[in-house]
Amino acid sequence: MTDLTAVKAALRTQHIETPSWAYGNSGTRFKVFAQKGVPRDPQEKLADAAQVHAYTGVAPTVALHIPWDKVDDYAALARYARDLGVGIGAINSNVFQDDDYKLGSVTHPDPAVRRKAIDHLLECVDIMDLTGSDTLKLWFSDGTNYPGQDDIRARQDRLAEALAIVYDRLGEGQRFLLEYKLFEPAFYMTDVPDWGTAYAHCLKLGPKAQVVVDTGHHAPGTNIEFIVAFLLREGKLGGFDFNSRFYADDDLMVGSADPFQLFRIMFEVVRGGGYGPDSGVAFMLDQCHNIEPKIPGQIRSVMNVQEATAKALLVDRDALAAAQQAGDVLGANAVLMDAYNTDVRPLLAELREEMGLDPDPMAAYARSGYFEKIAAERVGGTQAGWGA
Ligand code: RM4
Ligand code: MN
Repeated sequence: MTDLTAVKAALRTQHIETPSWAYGNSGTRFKVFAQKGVPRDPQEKLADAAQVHAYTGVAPTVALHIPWDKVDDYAALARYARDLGVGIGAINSNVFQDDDYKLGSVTHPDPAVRRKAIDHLLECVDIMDLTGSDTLKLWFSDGTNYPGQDDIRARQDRLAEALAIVYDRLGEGQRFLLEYKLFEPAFYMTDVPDWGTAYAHCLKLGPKAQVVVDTGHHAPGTNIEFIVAFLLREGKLGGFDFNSRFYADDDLMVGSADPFQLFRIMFEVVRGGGYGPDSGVAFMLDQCHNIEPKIPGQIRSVMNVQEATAKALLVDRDALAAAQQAGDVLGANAVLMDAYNTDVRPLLAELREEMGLDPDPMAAYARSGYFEKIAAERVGGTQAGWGA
């Protein structure tokens, strides 16, 4: 039997990081639909993120994206966040939106462009120093569109060289997470396409380099929980960028497309010791709310992760181990499915009440009048989006 008090205690310490860019406008390459009340600056994004934390109690940090969240005084921004009740989480670098990066950033054939990209990554570490963030997230859109366009192996050399420079710049208690993605925007070859490539580079560099698993960055059918189990075992799972996908990198709300997959992932996290404040695994959301309202979209996503985590924690591990040991295929599968099929919503409602929160975060936020307030106040200026 699983101890429900222990499950609740574990859920109370959950830490899910929301991304600043989820609060801004986003869309597809066809259209960005602007929404009312969208933040005009990083401070307003932080204020919205603070709402998500206020109603869920488990989203205490916000990831920044540079230069989308560029400010003159990062220490002041961190203080501003603290006053709102949230902290600055991972610093996400951006070497994919400058004209110079047409043929790549750190893998570009021109050393001047590589230098520019590396300088940006080092600037992100400076921002970590100023904000107290301990995590740098590296995602490279680098790749090629046509066979023969560039030398695949030389690009790996350039990547390794850049990563080593950034790695050496990391201070005490700082780390970087290397993100992989199968394809897009490059359509023929991507320089960091999969976890194996990311893992190999991180392994060579040392303990401050770890892999981040963006759940939307795999080929359809990929067994993501296997990757999670493997990386955790090797001490190389740095965290997640959670989102859902049906086709490609859809960035839909986590747990919306395949809640069972999210449960399986969270089970491997729990099983592998990746859950809890000292695990070193960051649970971040990397999503875009193109058509749904943004703050409720984030609240729903946080709740989806909580539900999957609760179910994963409910798995009767002793019964599972016994069935596995006995070769009881159906029994073992039933133990897992029993946990997955448990309705954990009452348990989470109870937990929220114990935490002094409303048991229904979606309804509480809707009642709060915050949306009406920002819709009325945030008029004029330029709404934040991918580029501001
Ligand atoms: C990329 C990648 C990064 C995120 C950007 C916005 O696809 O997932 O993590 O920073 O999108
Ligand atoms: Mn991501």
